[in-house]
Amino acid sequence: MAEKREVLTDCTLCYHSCGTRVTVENGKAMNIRGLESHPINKGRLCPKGANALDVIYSPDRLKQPLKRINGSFEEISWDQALDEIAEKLLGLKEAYGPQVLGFFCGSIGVENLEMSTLVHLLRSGFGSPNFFSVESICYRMRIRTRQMTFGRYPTEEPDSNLYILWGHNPDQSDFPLKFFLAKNLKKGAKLVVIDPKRIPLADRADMYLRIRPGTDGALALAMMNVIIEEDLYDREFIETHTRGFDRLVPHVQKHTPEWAEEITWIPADDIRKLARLFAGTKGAGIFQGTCTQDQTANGTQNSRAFSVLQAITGNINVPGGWVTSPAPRFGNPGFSLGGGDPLGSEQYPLFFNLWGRKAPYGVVTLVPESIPQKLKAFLVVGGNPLVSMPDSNAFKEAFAKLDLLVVHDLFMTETAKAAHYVLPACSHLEKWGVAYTYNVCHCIPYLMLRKRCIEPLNESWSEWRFLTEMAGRMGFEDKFPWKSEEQFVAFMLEPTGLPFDYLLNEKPQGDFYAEKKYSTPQGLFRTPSGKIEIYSDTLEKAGFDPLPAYLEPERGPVRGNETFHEKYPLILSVGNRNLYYTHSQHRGISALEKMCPEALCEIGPETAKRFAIEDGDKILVESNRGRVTMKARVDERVAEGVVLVPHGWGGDANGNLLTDVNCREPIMGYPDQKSLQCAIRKA
Ligand SMILES: Nc1nc2c(c(=O)[nH]1)N[C@H]1C(S)=C(S)[C@@H](COP(=O)(O)OP(=O)(O)OC[C@H]3O[C@@H](n4cnc5c(=O)[nH]c(N)nc54)[C@H](O)[C@@H]3O)O[C@H]1N2
Ligand SMILES: Nc1nc2c(c(=O)[nH]1)N[C@H]1C(S)=C(S)[C@@H](COP(=O)(O)OP(=O)(O)OC[C@H]3O[C@@H](n4cnc5c(=O)[nH]c(N)nc54)[C@H](O)[C@@H]3O)O[C@H]1N2
Ligand code: SF4
Ligand SMILES: [Mo]
Repeated sequence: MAEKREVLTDCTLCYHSCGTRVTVENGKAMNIRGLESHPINKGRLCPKGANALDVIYSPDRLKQPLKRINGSFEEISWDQALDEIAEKLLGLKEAYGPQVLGFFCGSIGVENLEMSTLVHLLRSGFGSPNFFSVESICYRMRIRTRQMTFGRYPTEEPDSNLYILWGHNPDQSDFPLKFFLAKNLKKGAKLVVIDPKRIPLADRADMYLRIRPGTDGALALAMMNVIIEEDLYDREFIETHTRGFDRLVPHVQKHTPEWAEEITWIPADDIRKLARLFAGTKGAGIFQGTCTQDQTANGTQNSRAFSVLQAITGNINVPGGWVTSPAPRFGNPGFSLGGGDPLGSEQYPLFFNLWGRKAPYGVVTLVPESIPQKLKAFLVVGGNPLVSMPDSNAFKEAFAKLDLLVVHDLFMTETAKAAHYVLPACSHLEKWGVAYTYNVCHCIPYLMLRKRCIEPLNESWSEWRFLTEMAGRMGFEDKFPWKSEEQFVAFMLEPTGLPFDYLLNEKPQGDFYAEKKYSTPQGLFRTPSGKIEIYSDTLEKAGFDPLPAYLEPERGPVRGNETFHEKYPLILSVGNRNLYYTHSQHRGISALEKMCPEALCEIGPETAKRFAIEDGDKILVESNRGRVTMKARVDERVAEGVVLVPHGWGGDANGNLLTDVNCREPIMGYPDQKSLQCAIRKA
């Protein structure tokens, strides 16, 4: 008899984890729709999510484990692949120690709890501390910095009275926020856009500020200056909950709007107007770009400045501001860091260790220089570092020197092509998992069980199966005690208060794991002083400015040298998001390719004229690290003198051929990808 059922599960094609309904007929997923009751997407799906079945049933899916022999790939069995990989790894461990094995998880790999937990288990069992991921390029910096300031991680609440989109473009990157924004604008909420590109949302904004890339910290300081000069701050909140305001007052005195105008390109009057609007609105939120600010020379200090702005205006734990959302507690199998601390812990100690709270992540910009002396093998699970990490040339050269590169993925990515072994992974419809509304940007404490809707396609294995088998072959199967994937996911869910069976049978649509609270009880801020630290002794001890500060981009006209600047006269920002793709993924999906067929480099009309470029021309963009070929899009929305290059495209359109692994933010070691320098010309 024909079997037809509907499964409620999440879309995992990006970290928003929208709720979906999947119709399964005779073991095949036939249809995907949005789940109306899900608080994140309320029944909607973006073009990626709507075409998810084309990804899952793509003919390009990897079918069988592959081994590279004399430069070409040959199909082998899982048994052979795992036996050989385990033997090689144990040999390397014996010869050089366990730390020479590095792990890399991409965005999918760290935002899916069960994936990162399993990879950390293998890392810990093997004894290596070296886990790298998008953690040291994406939002971990803002998490660290807000923790440093608040002792916890408050997040932007999606229903706000004033949205300050500060290097954040929900139309492309934040599908859920787009709808919260539209709803609240109708109700009278205000909108400010701070961006070198007048993104379409700016047309509906109360203010649009065209900022020079990488100078956001200067704008934030000038806003503090106005808020203090004009007595617009929340005195009571400051007195009750913060520490160091008295030192902030003289510190920002010199950071006048006129000072910032010269740096940021934003008229001083606009800065004053923005400061007044922000301080005058209760329930105002700075919607900080999810990685935009992190990837600048002033990254940590930018995040500090935004935190301080929220605090001195009393926009903490009020509806519409930043909320110290309850974080879910997941099953913790107990990891050890193994043979020492991860790479980067000495150079960038605050990324790694904050008051003894250790973040088990290495600093990914250090990877190329660490191969082959410190790192000799890499296991990549759910990531495409040769395209997604900065300075693809540096990564490619380094990865070519590895004794062993293993990639577990659904597709033959550029990283997989460089691997010794490529292992086929299951898609999210083929495995069990924890689907949670990732708490990085929005405070919506919701959880769902990700259900296995269909059997694994071909020979693809889930992370659970792959890593459990690996552990068995390397002699630490006791670290993976679960008899099935379901059991493992049940273990992860146990402490959340929403057990596996409950989410499977009673709440297949998902449920809230906590209630949002707007109070600020004593002891909430777990900093050394118990207060929100406007003045940070922690930063001071580490040798950095304890008050929010501004540092010019390393390569820009102020800090860079003249010859360099003559050669690369334009400001380069790499990595604006694209609604149709997640990073390097989904390029082969024809419905998406039709909507967005190629990489576009965006420049303003004056800039185009200066370099004799017309809309649609094929152009070369060059930096000190490499060159890309792309089609020019001449658009008056883009600030003159700024070149916007997307990331995620492969081959000679890979934006990360231009970025530089050695151009780093000084406190946490992040790559600057938003304020580099480049030259352009017609191809
Ligand atoms: N220049 C520049 N570079 C950037 C950025 C930028 O702004 N500018 N942004 C950075 C940021 S913030 C991030 S988060 C990174 C993202 O970096 P990555 O996460 O490395 O990039 P993706 O292309 O998403 O790679 C994910 C890979 O996982 C595979 N995959 C998907 N699902 C599964 C699964 O279930 N299991 C397994 N095993 N594999 C799976 C996909 O096929 C894909 O190859 O990119 C960074 N790169
Ligand atoms: N469709 C899709 N959505 C995604 C992703 C994806 O790959 N595809 N990736 C996800 C991930 S992992 C992340 S981290 C987030 C990233 O999300 P965000 O970091 O918020 O990135 P965007 O939304 O692209 O917004 C970046 C905006 O900042 C502007 N900008 C560039 N440089 C500067 C600057 O120096 N200052 C200011 N003020 N603005 C600047 C750009 O013009 C652009 O409009 O997106 C997530 N969402
Ligand atoms: S925003 Fe799109 S890709 Fe991301 S989870 Fe939602 S539907 Fe999927
Ligand atoms: Mo990210």
